[in-house]
This record gives sequence, C-alpha cells and structure tokens, in this order.
Amino acid sequence: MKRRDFLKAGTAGSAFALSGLTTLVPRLAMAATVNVNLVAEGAYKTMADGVSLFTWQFRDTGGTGPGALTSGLVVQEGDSVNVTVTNNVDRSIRFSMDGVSMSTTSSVSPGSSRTYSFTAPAAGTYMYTDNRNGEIGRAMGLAGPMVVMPADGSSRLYNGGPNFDRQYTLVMSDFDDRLNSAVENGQSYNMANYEPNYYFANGLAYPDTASDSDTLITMGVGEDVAIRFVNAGAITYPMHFHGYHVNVATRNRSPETAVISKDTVQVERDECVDIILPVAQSGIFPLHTHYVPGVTANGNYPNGGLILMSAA
Ligand SMILES: [Cu+2]
Repeated sequence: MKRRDFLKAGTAGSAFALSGLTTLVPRLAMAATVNVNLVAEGAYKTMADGVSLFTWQFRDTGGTGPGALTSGLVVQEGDSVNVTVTNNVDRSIRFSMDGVSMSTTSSVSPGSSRTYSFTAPAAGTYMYTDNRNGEIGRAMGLAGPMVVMPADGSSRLYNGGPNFDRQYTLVMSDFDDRLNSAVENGQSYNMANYEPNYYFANGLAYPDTASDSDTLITMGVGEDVAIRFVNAGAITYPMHFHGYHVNVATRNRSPETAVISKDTVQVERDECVDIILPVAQSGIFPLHTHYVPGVTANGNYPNGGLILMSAA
C-alpha cells in the first residue's frame, strides 16, 4: 500500500471502514521520501442541479484524495516530502501550507513547474492551497488536506493527544458561481461580494456524501472516532452533530485547553479542527453545517454539506 493512499476511509487501509475491524495496525517509525506531482488546472464540474461550473483543482497524478477530491496527502512525522506543482491555470500560483516551512516560497508561473520540499512536521491536520491570489485560489478549488501521523506509529491526533479507533477527513468547501464564471471569462471578481451557492464535503454534495466511504461516517458503538475538519472554503462552517456530543482536540494543531462537550463545532476559514466523537449510541444521524444555505445546491434542499453518520 502506498502511504498516500490511506487517506481514504479508515485508518489502516481501505478495507478498514466497513469491515468491523477495530484494531489499528501500528506502523514502524521510519522516515520515508514521498514524491508527489500536483497539476493545478481548470476542470468543469457538474453540480447537483445539472449546472456545469469552471473550477480549479490540484490533481495528484499518482493518487487521489478522499471522496471526490483529486488530491490529499497522508505522511508520517519526519518524512521527506517533495511536491512538484505544474501550473496549468491562467495566473501564477504559490503552493503553501500553514505550519509547514517549504524549501521555497517562490511562485509557479503558468505553464511551468516548481518543487516544494519539506520535512513532515508534528502530527496533525494541515491544508495546502495557493496563497498567491488572495482567497480566489481556495474559492476556485485549489486546496487539499495533509494528515501527518505520529512517528511512533500510534493512532493519536497529536503526540500525547487522544487515541482514536478510526478516522475521517472532511474537507468542507464552497463555490460562488459568479466567481467561477468571472475566472472562466478572464474577468475580475471582488471577493468582498463572495456568497457561495454550492457546498461540498470532500468535493461531494448530499446525497453523494451518503454513498461514498470517505464521507459516510461509519462507526462502532464504544469507539472513539476522529474527524479532521478542514475548511477549504471561503466561509465559516459551524458543523452540527445530531445524536452525539464531541470533544474538540485541536484547532490548527493547537490542543484545546478547555474541552467542553459540544454538538456544534465552529470551523473558521483556513482552519483545521480535529475532534473526537465518542460513539455513545447506535443509529443513523446527520452531521451538517448549521449555515442553512450550506445544505442546499443553489437553494435546492437537501444537498451540499450534509453528511450521514451510521453507528452499529
Ligand atoms: Cu440538523
């Protein structure tokens, strides 16, 4: 198994999530070299209401991200990571990740490539994006998650942090179709006017979220399930749980000092929030953004950032 492939559902491989296997397989601590090729490119995507939008994406030529995302990374602390970005969009971009120092902070011009190297930092959840074009890169889709697992092979959200039985990564994002058409037509767009009308978890909108193993949160009663929320959109995501209370473990890799059991977890723009969900009962419950338009597709309900959790 390539290490980058196990960002897919579950912890110990793609067979994990639905098999009922609850024992994690510890991985040996040995720093590896991880080479990744990302192509930043335009792509037309069909929305739930049939509308085709011009979007941008980072496409990982050697793998895929969770759900319908075209990129995502899972590495281990200390790994040497080399990300080569080929830029096929119409303007310069700069690959960046909060909390990670890169070998270069230079941009990539259209039509060229650049390699960004770094040593995988402390265990936790990170987001990479373009930080050259204000919020436009992210709002057009140039973003992806990076999960760093502890070097000791344990299943903890951070060193000394809470253990988990299984984990999910949920990248929340949105599109404002006026921005998409402005970029498609070479026009400018004032992000102060940004108001999205399409919403996603891992690039999927409900009901597709309920049939993908990376967004159908499958759990066992008595387990502690980690959910890594990554806000790759341009609005706030107040993630609301039915049926369960959860504990925030970290916000942007900083451990939460006063943990209060919550049924709604605010995930701000650019923020990664890791939570632990103690599975206290069986059943099927929704998990959704509490921003009401966020569970629609251009006003059609139910759609958007609506996720189902299923516990047995
Ligand atoms: Cu609700």
